[in-house]
Amino acid sequence: MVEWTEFERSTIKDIFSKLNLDVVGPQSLARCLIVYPWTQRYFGNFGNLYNAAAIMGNPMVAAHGKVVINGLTKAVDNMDNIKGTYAELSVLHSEKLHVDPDNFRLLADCLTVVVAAQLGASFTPNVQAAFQKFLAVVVSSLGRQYH
Ligand code: HNI
Repeated sequence: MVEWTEFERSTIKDIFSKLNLDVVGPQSLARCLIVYPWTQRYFGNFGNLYNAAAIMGNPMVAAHGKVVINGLTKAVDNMDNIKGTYAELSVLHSEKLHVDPDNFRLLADCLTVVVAAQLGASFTPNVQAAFQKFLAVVVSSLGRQYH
């Protein structure tokens, strides 16, 4: 089981309560699709992903970005059992969606960039350390049901 310090717990909760998740989710997914274009292959039914402007203006990307960030808040609400919380979602991404689990890290990196930009100076190295630890647990839990 992952051990969290009080600082880590409060920092993660703080980040998710301070930020506008309806902005952060869509921006992070859009950034992932632009920076790592091979991730677009899973979203063939999302319509126009032709360039950065198209991706950022695509309502299906925005909607799915909200779905993903809502999925992340489940981990925030269950920090002591992230693996269990993501067991089904991991099976879905593996067996049904066939998403290469390396992509979880890429999306997590884009999320970090977006959160850093939003938080500015308050995204200190200690805050980043807590956030990266949280994302590492998320990424590992989502990859857990792959075999
Ligand atoms: Ni992901 C569907 C959460 C990373 C591709 N994804 C979901 C759903 C949630 C979710 C929640 C909706 C499930 C349902 O319908 O029951 N995804 C997450 C989380 C992360 C993540 C929390 C990582 C932080 N997903 C990724 C990545 C990719 C990805 C990195 C591909 C690059 N996800 C998908 C696809 C779907 C999906 C594809 C189905 C989309 C659709 O609606 O057609």
